[in-house]
Amino acid sequence: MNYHVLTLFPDMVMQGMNTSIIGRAMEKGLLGLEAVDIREFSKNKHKKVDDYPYGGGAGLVMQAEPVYLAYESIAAGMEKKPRVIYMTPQGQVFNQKLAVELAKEEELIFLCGHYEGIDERVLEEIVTDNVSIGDYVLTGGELAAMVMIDAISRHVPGVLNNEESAQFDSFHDNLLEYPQYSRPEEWRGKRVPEVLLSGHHGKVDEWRRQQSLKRTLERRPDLLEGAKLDKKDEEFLRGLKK
Ligand code: 6GU
Repeated sequence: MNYHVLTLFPDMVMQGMNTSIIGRAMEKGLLGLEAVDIREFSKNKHKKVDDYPYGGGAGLVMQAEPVYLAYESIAAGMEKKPRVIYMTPQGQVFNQKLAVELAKEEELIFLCGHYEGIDERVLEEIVTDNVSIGDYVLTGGELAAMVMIDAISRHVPGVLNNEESAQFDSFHDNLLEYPQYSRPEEWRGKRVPEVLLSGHHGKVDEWRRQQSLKRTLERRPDLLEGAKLDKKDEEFLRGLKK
């Protein structure tokens, strides 16, 4: 997977991503990341990339041409047209399903805006997906792009080792994770649930399944609609609801 981030703050993106699991995957060559500085593509002697909005109004708008040239500098060398994701609170809300889908792409371009946005004409030309990371407004798209890159990368083969595998995630199958415990057996008077100390794997699995169901019902009941539940799960949930 190769990520290309079109941004006015390339250092912010590179520094934000070079640690932890994502940094390790970049060193291993499983992921590539480049931040393309849109300002470098300004033809203005002061490297200006923004101007006043036609029709008036507050703030400045990023101009079309530097954004287009930055895009072309990446896309020109590609065999097929890549998906170009514009980070905007007006987009579809990012979720795990979209993360899994995007992880199958070879190349992804993220376009990060600032100020009051980007000239609509270049967006019409290059953007394939408008994506938001939630219903709040950020000052720029960089943090949102980094959130997406992190969530997508976990689904690129080899990025997580077996122990970290995405198949055990919260949200896998639309159920939240069960609670975890580690040593000591008793901490400040609170004991680890006895079933986890029993060594009875069947009982441990059943308890964990029930905890996942209970947690999802209490915290994110909206997720249960998309979950694959068997008869036993349904029966357990009916018992909880009473
Ligand atoms: Cl993707 N971009 C910006 N600028 N603000 C946001 C967002 C994205 N998602 C939520 N707020």
